[in-house]
Amino acid sequence: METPSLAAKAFIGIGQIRPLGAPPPVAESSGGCGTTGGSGKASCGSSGGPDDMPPEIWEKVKNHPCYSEEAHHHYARMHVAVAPACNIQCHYCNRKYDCSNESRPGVVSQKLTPDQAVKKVLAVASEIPQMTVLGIAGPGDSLANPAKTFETFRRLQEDAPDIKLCLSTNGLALPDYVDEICKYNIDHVTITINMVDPAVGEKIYPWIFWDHRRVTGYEAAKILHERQMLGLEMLTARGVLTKVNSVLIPGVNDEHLIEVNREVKKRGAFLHNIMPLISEAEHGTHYGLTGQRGPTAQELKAVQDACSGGANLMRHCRQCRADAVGLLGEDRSEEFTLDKIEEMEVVYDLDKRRAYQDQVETERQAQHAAKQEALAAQGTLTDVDPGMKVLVAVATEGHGRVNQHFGHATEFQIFEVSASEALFVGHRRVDLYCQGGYGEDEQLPSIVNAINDCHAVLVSKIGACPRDELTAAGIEPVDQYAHEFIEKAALSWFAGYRERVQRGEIAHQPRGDASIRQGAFTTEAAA
Ligand code: CLF
Ligand code: SF4
Repeated sequence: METPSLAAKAFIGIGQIRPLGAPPPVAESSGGCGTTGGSGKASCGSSGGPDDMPPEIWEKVKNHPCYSEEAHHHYARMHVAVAPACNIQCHYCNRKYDCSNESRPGVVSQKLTPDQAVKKVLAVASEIPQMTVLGIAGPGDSLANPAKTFETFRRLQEDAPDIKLCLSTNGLALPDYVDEICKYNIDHVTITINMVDPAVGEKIYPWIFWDHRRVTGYEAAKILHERQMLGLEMLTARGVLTKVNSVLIPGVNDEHLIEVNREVKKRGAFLHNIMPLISEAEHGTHYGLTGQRGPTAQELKAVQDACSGGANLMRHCRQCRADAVGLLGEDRSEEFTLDKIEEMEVVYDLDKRRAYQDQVETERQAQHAAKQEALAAQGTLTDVDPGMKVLVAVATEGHGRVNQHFGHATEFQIFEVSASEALFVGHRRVDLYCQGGYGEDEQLPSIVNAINDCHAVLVSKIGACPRDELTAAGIEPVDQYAHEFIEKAALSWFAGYRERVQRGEIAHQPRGDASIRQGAFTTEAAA
């Protein structure tokens, strides 16, 4: 299943339609799988574009928010929860608890029939024209519920032909359904692969249901591993884009994931998404109850970095819920409950959707141009350390711009900035600072701690109190690039930073200690 996130609960309202590039209303509440190529030059994702891959692949990824990091700033996805059953057990999953999610009443519990799912997709598509992808990711395993899964896809292929179809699975049943996946033009398949060695796998999977019986231990993990590899190879042979999700479980599969990365690349995986385990005891999972911890942000980044050079990495996953709606990281599902859909006037206007998406593409081109301009300016600087690299935190509500108040951020996007690149490398969830119009000062230490490996935080606005606290912690609060494109803003700030270092006004000091526990656990991760 695509694992629903704890964080999703905090995101509201982002991605609501407003003219592209326009600043949000001041009083608006803020809320908040692509790649960075292993070699530094992405073959998809943040710097990946039509020049970096064959045209047919670009067509498949360019507006898929999970397969293109860049697209995730502009395009939304939605999930329909038509697949409740599962055929395996993962130690990080407890579906009685909405698959490890901190459930809100009536959200994931609203499991859908195919008929309800189709109605919901058409309703969302009529309200959110940038919703380009429909995924089935649980709350169980999509392929353990094949009738409901494929009935939903079949109908959507007819009723909503411009929407890309996406599926997430644990892979056990995958080889049996490759033909059907191709029949319905499901171009994107995610397989959750946490191991390529059954000795590691038996620490993650207590049992699988296979060949009409429950299989446990090493044998279960071996069967699952073989089926996952076979399914991945079959999809690659049929030209289906595959993403591999892996849950990073410290002490269980952390170093092993480097081998997983290598093996899935060998078998044609397009992307590898290494996501952090969430194991809060209150979720009642085996790991949660036995004290298995999740990784820190730094541990996660270290494993991702160690995989550089292998399969392309996705670093912008938000571990979304099995019924998520909206931009990655936001959850608008409460706007589309069944009773609300019944009252909505649903107008699935293909031309209007295309017109809006053309507008998004224009904005995207402007974003590219702005970045190139800022990169060119970097080249004119000669400085003490041309290899200097820093992390910058950014508050954004989407559209690729620095357009969120510090106090409204529930996550910061993290960019690694050098003279030659501004690369998205992750995000950090934080508690909301501004509550009911007032700053909650007791939240500040945890927010500062979450980004304490960053040199600067780029925001559209910031109050005096957080400004002082950040400055005291050595993190520069920057609001002079409000509403500018993120990469351009980060590169422009970095050029100024280098100049100040060069003039001797400040000393450059490496930073690094994001010791916060990172991530949430959702159904795809679980699958
Ligand atoms: Fe959904 Fe998954 Fe498709 Fe995306 S999610 S089925 S590939 S449309 Fe994306 Fe969500 Fe991460 Fe999954 S952010 S959990 S990777
Ligand atoms: Fe099944 Fe997904 Fe839960 Fe694992 S995480 S037991 S695959 S529903």
